Amino acid sequence: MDFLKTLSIKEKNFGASTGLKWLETTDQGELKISSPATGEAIASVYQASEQDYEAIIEKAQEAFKVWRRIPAPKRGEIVRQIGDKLREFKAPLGALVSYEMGKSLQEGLGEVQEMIDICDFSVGQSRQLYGFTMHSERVNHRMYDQYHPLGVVGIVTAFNFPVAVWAWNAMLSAVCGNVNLWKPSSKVPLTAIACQHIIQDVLKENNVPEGVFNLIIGRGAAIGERMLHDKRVPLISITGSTAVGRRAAQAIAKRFGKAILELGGNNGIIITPDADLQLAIPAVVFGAVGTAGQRCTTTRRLIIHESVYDRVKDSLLNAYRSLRIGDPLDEQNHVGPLIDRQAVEMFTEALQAVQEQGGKVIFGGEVLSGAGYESGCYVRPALVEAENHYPIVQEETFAPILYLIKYSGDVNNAIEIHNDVVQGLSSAIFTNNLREAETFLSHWGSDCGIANVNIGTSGAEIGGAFGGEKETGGGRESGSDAWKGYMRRQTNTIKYGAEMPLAQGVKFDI
Ligand code: UN1
Repeated sequence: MDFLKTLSIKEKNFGASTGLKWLETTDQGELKISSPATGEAIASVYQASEQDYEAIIEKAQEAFKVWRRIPAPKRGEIVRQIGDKLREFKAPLGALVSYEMGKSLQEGLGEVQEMIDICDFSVGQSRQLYGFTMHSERVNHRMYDQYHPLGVVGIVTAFNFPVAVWAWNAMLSAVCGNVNLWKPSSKVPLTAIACQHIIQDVLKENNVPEGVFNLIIGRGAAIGERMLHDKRVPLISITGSTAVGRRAAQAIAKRFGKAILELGGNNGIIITPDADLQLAIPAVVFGAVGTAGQRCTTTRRLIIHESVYDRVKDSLLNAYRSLRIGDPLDEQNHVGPLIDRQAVEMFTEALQAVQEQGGKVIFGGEVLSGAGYESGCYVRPALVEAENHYPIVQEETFAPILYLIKYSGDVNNAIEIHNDVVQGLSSAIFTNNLREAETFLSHWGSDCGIANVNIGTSGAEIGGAFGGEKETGGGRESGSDAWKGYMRRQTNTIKYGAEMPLAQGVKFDI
């Protein structure tokens, strides 16, 4: 695999870096990484120790003192150069994402493109860290608010977007003046190591101090737990399951830290009688089987009006029959493997559960074996007729299972079903009816962080704020004003007069 060499991935790799230097711990056990696509061993990673964590935090704290005093647009310039480097390495990095994680090459490249895009976005943002100015109620006073960096920002990423989630957080956070500590998923550490190699030269050439972009790969129980409880890490951004996020958020709240939480989704699409099915069907199929159903934004529930239910079902059956499942690096294939065999088990168990609860699997659900499927991680995406209240439908199963749910009556009934889950990430409606579309987007419509019309639930652009409500955690990353989450706000009042008037008209003569 040439791309491994291009990305400086060796047979054995160190698991911790301060951006410029690797920490050379080798006695904490190795993570052996194999490809879910082929089952082949790729490389291994020495896990970092608790001492490594301490050393990195110290370096990061020192680096913060320097980094925060560099003008934001100059920090932006470094991020611009990182974006250029990512352009240079897009092909090999995209291929490694595909090989290590199992998503299609197209999606691997798309993920690197999102990294490049957020670099560009952050460069612009570095000149736009705006606060408001207000008129004071007191004479000869000026008021304004400004945003300051926080310090060391922890970034905990999930396996499904092994590199993009880091970039959404790290690039914005860096232009805001923070230093970052990235803890990637132990399922996909090689892509993280590759990113660290890619940015290393930029950091060197620009004399960026050690400790601005840090990486640590180690056991959750040792490293992750430490970070959660560490007062020296004022903000942690976490992408992961609701269960992980719930526990982490409690630990962080206990020490009054901040958290940006991007947790589970149970995303629905409503198809009304006025939907253009030519648009809807491909969007639903991509949303449900893209990344083998392992995006937070994957379409999991399809809420279909009874008058078009059979047509939608037949079109989906046709589309699912033509899906090509196999090696994600082969661009002919639509669906790659799941991340590991444990994920395959969860897929099978969920299908078992939905049948016990009254659902009917009408397509797929098999675990594939034979030539090309030796890794044991390939499944056939499933279509299941179900009802929204089934316990398993209420859960996020991180696999390609699409539940078909029938509704009758008007769009309000569909919205009621749609909102009747604990998660609140992404949502969509397919309709050409203005009333239905606007109702879906209204304050009594979708309760999700993302709500789309005639576009699927996944594939959100980096320009918008990304995140969701309810048990999705409430955090926002990427575009719009999500940058504010990486900063602390300060309100400033300045008097330029000679009198001493108090606010609220209070008199205090001495
Ligand atoms: C995720 O699945 O963790 O909207 C994020 C999308 C991507 C982000 C997904 N831009 O599909």
